[in-house]
Amino acid sequence: MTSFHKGFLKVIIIGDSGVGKTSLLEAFNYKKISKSAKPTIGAEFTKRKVKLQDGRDVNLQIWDTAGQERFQSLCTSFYRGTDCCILVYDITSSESYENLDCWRQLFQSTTGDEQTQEIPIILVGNKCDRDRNVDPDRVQIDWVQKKKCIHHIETSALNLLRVEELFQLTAQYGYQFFEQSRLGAIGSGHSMINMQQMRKSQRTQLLNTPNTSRVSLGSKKQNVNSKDQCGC
Ligand SMILES: Nc1nc2c(ncn2[C@@H]2O[C@H](COP(=O)(O)OP(=O)(O)OP(=O)(O)O)[C@@H](O)[C@H]2O)c(=O)[nH]1
Ligand SMILES: [Mg+2]
Repeated sequence: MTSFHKGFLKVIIIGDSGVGKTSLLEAFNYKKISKSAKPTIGAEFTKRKVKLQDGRDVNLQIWDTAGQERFQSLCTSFYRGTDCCILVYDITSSESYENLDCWRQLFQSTTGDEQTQEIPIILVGNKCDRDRNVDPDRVQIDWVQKKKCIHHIETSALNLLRVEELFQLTAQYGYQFFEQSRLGAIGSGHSMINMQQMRKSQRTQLLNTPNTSRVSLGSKKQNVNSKDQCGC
């Protein structure tokens, strides 16, 4: 069951250690990241209110998890009830990109979403203020076209680039998932819903297709310096 029945949407941030999960959350909450970042131990959550496109407020309960392997079994215990997953890699680290499939499988097997793959996954390439080692075209083919994620976005927690947009998308997709789950529950006779709620759900269908928020390199000059690599 989705967490929205309890008055909030549950969001989980996963990915390798050092990709910038904690920094993204800090950038969202405090508009800056700490200079002396330490690896996260276990998991911790914060709550934030986010406005949806239709003006409604939703509360997000955002779980920042440790990427280090020794915390993996502890962290997976927090995956259940997730309404939207933020899966992060570091665009400077091809290893963090190669490990994405493991994270996705771990998430889907833990939440029981392997077959249906309904829980939205937003794929985030962080540190786009730096030179990239991950080919964005490959991400498009491997993840967006194969619909392994619902959206791909490149961010810089350091420069606060597209961080707000990331969490706005998270709220939107999480809410859409909640609405769809509720409609599914009606189909199986588990819950009551009225026509007004049904119409509200239809309004949120706008986010159905895979998307990408990466700025196209093609639209930039060819001789870009490292800071301009992703169009930042
Ligand atoms: N250049 C740059 N550095 C970043 C960015 N985001 C995070 N960092 C740095 O990357 C390092 C790791 O960031 P964290 O946020 O601690 O990484 P994490 O994913 O939370 O790591 P774990 O907690 O171990 O899983 C820190 O030194 C951050 O300052 C970014 O957008 N750009
Ligand atoms: Mg962390």
